[in-house]
Amino acid sequence: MRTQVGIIGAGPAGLLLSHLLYSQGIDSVILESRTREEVETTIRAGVLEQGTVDLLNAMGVGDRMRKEGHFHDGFELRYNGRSHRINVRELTEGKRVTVYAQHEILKDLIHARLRTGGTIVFGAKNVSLDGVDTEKPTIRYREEAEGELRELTCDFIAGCDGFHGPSRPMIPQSVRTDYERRYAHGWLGILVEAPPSASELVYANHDRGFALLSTRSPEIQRMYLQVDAKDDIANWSDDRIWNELHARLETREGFQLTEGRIFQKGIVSMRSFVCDPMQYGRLFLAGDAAHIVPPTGAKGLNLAAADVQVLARGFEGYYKAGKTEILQRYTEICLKRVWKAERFSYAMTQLLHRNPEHSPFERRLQLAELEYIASSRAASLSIAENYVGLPMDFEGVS
Ligand code: RFL
Ligand code: PHB
Repeated sequence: MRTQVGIIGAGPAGLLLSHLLYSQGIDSVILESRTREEVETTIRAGVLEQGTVDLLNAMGVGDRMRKEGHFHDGFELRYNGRSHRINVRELTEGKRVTVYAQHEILKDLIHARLRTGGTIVFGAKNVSLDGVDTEKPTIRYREEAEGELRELTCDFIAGCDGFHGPSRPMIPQSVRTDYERRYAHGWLGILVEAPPSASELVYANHDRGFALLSTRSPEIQRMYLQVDAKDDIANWSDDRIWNELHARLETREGFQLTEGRIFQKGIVSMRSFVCDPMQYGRLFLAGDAAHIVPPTGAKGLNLAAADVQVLARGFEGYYKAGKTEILQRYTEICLKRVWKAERFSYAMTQLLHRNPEHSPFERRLQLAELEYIASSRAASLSIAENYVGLPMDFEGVS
């Protein structure tokens, strides 16, 4: 098989890129190791930046998001039993927070891509890359475990295969710097059959640890608790989860958390990571393959969407006008935005989580920072503008 852009991974990065290329008349093939059902049911992100929402709408895949998504004008920071609302809409001149589950976006993207004749090979095995620093890179894979080895010849390869995929290791260690920060804490996430307990997202800093209230639909809520990254979900009975959520979300006004049946639970670890450069020869990394943020800032999927917009413009310039400027500057353009999101996600994580290594002094500084945010329009505005997403910056690119 032959294509112009071989894409590894049918997550947000790979699917969005394939759509963007299709709209420019550029051919692509996606190779995905998981089944379509697995891709469409894995629970991950929830919060979309305004720019990501605008992109999905512009690509014609926003119908269901507009009907079923939740549009919030702000969110709440809760600490010391008190609440401070970040009025995002007012602070950012009209931008809003959209809550629409990642797997719903993926369903919409897969459906639309197949309808427009796109090729997505689900369940691809032993995916490997070859000749990424030559003019004709190839991807090899099997359609079944014992099946014959197939070859996809490409002009370019887009490594959209997440943090553990085979693309990033193709950039030799000698030309690459990996920046990494791991955290001692992880998030225990649950899905609950219950009505919402709050009209907007609630991020709570409590002596017992961080908690987050989010939503998926009027009937299904998403909630998170800070736990030790090495903790085992078997240690967390439903009763223990509810006790913690009640304790960490309490307010002086007597906030009521509505319980319900927990039908999904799991623990994820958190890290910050950046790979520089994001490209090598004819291989370009996008999304989690190149960088990871802790979920506190709700940035991961949104960064993937930003990367592929730059990459699609690069391919458009190459195929339509023979220009390579954007492709050559791909890393530089993306990393500017990535590092700002790394900064914000790190700062939100430090602000909201209980750090077991903190002295009482550092704990008081954390609370003072929350007090400062609650009393300062400038500090609230800084959080709001980062949360809804900083503008795309194609500085100097015509
Ligand atoms: P993905 O989604 O990991 O997709 C990569 C795809 O590549 C496939 N793959 C392979 N395919 C072929 N061969 C191989 N050898 C392969 N190895 C892997 C995988 O099966 C997969 O389908 O990466 P992508 O596209 O870069 O997208 C990134 C986002 O998924 C991620 O950043 C977000 O989920 C992060 N995130 C959030 N982001 C937000 O913008 N807003 C949020 O509110 C938000 N909340 C979250 C989050 C992530 C979370 N977890 C689970 C870490 C909340 C949580 C709890
Ligand atoms: C979610 O709804 O899954 C969610 C919300 C906010 C975050 C992260 C995840 O910061």
